[in-house]
Amino acid sequence: IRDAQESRGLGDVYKRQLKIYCNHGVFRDEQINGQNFYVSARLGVDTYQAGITDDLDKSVNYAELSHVITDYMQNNRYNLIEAVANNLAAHIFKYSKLIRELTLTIYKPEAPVGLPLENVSVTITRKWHTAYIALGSNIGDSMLIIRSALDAMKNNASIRVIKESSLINTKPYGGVEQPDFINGVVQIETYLEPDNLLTYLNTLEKEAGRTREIHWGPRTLDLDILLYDEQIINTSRLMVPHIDMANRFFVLEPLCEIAPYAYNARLNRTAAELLYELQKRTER
Ligand code: A4P
Ligand code: MG
Repeated sequence: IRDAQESRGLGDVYKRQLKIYCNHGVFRDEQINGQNFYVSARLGVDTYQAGITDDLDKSVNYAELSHVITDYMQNNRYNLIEAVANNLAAHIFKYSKLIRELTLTIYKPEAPVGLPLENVSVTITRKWHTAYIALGSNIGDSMLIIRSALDAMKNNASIRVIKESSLINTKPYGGVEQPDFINGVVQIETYLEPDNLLTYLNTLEKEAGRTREIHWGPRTLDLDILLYDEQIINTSRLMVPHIDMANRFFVLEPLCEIAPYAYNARLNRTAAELLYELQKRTER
């Protein structure tokens, strides 16, 4: 057990190479006869409560987790150890909410390479991040469309919906003549990195039948990443914190309802400060 996030007493439960006989692999022989796999899991866990109470329920029971990992490895079958690692990570996070970070290595030392190669392995790291997503719709049954998107997020293992704002009716912003919007903001935890989170949100927009025609124009579903931890991201595909959030009541009001303290590192302001400044600016 190692402290991973010293300031909060986040600890590491470290497992070394659990040996499991199972049937992952691309080749028929691997699938039928199986081979030994080894799994290492490094868990970032908040150990503070367990440390002061000496209560196992406040930490991760690594004996039980070893069985959870073994059962999962034996009851599922994947071609690639990348897929084994990815799905096992989702399963471990589902097993315990106390696990905040996870580094998994899947070793396959008996892989049929035909050469004296010592080991084949894949290592992945997953960490829960906090993000705020703006929801908007002004075509179709907007309430239903937004609620369906929220349901889809709740059913995605890599996302936890933490807090939802009210869904409010707003006048269109940006000068395009169009119907009123329904808007809201949702706080999530996710282990998707920002780029993969955007890709996932784009698939939800597509499922809602979103077509992109007019810039700032009407849409069945718009999902924008407002904030992602306190990161600043400036790529051609993604700007976080959202570049125009400081000018939008329809973003700041629902955001302040659920998280007035949410911090915009680009502007060095909390959501509450941004809303206050926007109110001042537009009074004049
Ligand atoms: N992109 C860059 N940064 C981000 C981010 N943080 N989150 C890129 C999400 N996407 C981000 O967006 C264009 C591209 O922005 C994406 O492909 C992504 O790579 P889009 O949604 O495809 O196209 P768009 O409609 O032209 O622009 P955008 O930025 O979504 O529109 P806005 O600025 O969100 O404005 N009035 C009210 N009352 N309520 C509204 O919800 N929405 C708009 C749309 C206008 N007026 C509104 C509302
Ligand atoms: Mg958008």
